[in-house]
This record gives sequence, structure tokens and C-alpha cells, in this order.
Amino acid sequence: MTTDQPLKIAIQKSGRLSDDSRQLLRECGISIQNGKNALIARARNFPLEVLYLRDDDIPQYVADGTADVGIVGQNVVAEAGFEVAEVRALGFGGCRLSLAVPKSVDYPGLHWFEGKKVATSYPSILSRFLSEKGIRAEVHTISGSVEIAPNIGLADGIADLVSSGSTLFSNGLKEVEVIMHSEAVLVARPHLPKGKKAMLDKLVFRIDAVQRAARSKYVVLNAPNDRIEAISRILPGMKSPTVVPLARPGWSALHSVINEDEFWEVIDELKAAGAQGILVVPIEKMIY
Ligand code: PRT
Ligand code: ZN
Repeated sequence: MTTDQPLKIAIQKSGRLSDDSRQLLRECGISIQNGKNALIARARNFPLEVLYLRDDDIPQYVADGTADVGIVGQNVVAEAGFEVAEVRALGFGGCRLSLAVPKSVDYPGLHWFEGKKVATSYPSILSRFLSEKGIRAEVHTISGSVEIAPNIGLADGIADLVSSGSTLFSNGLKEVEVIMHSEAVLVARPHLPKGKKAMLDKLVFRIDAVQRAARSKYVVLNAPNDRIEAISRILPGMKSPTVVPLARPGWSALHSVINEDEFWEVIDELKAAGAQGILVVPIEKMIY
């Protein structure tokens, strides 16, 4: 209960989420010294202790208080069914849990699965999905290499995670239904003590700054002074760019922060309005 206790965060020890999880903490300015095989590490400059776990164990450890927060896929949270609060979606580890059938099947719709056998590592999510849709199918739980089940005659179809689709493809399967979309999320134990809640707020504040920065670019462009107004109107989402006079008389530099996606839509307009020497620079942190 004391505020001296660090916030304990569980992240995947090794696997698809581990590099991005570590990188996120690094970008939040949290430096962790750990030996390659450490199971637990203390941050040097933030009241944080990192627990390295298998992803499947993270929801339970967060729910029972072994860890206060964790970084894990929504698919794992949904499957585990423990009570944890989703604090932030983190934008990495994106995938979907989908139903797939052999390529040769002329798939008519979900009712195809009626009476069929479906192999998966996600029996809870799959059973819930099928019963919501009123489909009675046999759910066969296997823990790995689900994609080979139809080929060896173990099941008619599968429910598995898909990202590029190449695993399905190379096993002669095709994706026919998306059960859920998933990405990595920061989850927290409900009812964190006050001191820990304050540390979590601090961590989330930093995560927000990092994520905002990742979506934004700093733009610097030059323009004749009589074009400043027209260009300012084009720059999306900015009430008022910074205008700095150039040494060359009658010219200014405009500085602005814009969403990278929007930038490509307006670049031609900016040029047509007289913008020159457009620089687009990454932003490291953005604090509001
Ligand atoms: O050892 P530990 O239990 O911690 O790890 P793990 O082996 O159970 O999980 P890991 O590291 O494979 O995945 C961790 C998390 O990454 C998952 O829970 C998802 O939230 C997320 N994620 C994102 C994925 C994928 N994309 C993904 N493509 N997890 C698994 N896959 C697998 C999928 O199961 C299939 O075998 O990749 C294959 C499909 O990929 P494509 O690109 O061929 O479609
Ligand atoms: Zn796992």
C-alpha cells in the first residue's frame, strides 16, 4: 500500500510482443537493466518493476495482484476471462482471430460450421462466438500448430490468429470469418491502491505522449509572406502555425505539427499555394 512500492508491470518475456513492449517503455524514458534471462527487473529512473512472463499468464497475474499492470494481446485477455481493465490500446501486435476452412470448401456462410469440428487454442472465445451466432459445432482445443489440424483430419476448420494470412495460405486454408480484431493493450488490476494508481497515471501520460508523437510530424516550410495566410488555411488541424521571418526579405518559415496521414493529402495543395523547401521531421514526444 505504500507509495514506495514500485508499479509492477508484466510483459511478455519472449515472443511477438516482447520487443515492442520493451521499446514502448524505453520511449517512455524508462530504462531497465536486465540480464538476458532475468525474470524480474527494476527500472532505474521510474518506480517500475518489470516481470517477464508468458503472455498467457499475464491476465491472471494482473487480476490477482501479482502484477499491477500488464501488456498483452486483447485476444489473450478475452480468452482468459479474468477481470482486468483495459487502460490503453498500444497500436502493436495487431492481428485477428478468424475462422478458416480448407481452400476447396465452397463456403456458403457461417452455417457451414453447424455440426463441424473446429480446432483452436481459443476455445472460450470461439464457443462464445458460435453460441451467439446459434451454431452448434464441436470445439477441439489444441495448444499449437492449429493450422495443420484440417490436413491431418483432426478438424474440419480452425479458429486461429491471422496477421499476413501466409500461414493459412501455405496450409491450404482460407479465412472465412473474423471473430475478433486484436492488438496489444495495457491492462490494469481493478481497484489499484492510490499510490500505484498515481504511478500508472504517470506511465499512461508518457504513453499518450509517445503515441501522439508517433502519429504526428513536425513540418517546416518556406513561403513568400503573401502566401502565409493561404498556406495556414491548408495546414490541417492547426489554428496558428509558428511564423519565423527568413533572412531573405519577404519570406518566412512556417512551423506546424500535423498528422502524417493528412500530410500526404495536402502536400500538393501546399505546393500549389506557394510552399517551398518542405521539411517533415519526426517528433519524439508530444505533451499537451
Ligand atoms: O511464449 P508465449 O506464450 O509468451 O508466447 P506465444 O507463443 O503464446 O505468443 P506469440 O509470441 O506468438 O504471440 C503473442 C501475441 O502476439 C498474440 O497473443 C497476439 O496478440 C499477437 N499476434 C499478432 C500474433 C500474431 N500477430 C500472429 N500472427 N500471435 C500469433 N500469430 C501467429 C498465429 O497463431 C499463426 O500461427 O502467427 C501465425 C499467423 O501469422 P500470418 O502472418 O501467417 O497470418
Ligand atoms: Zn502464449
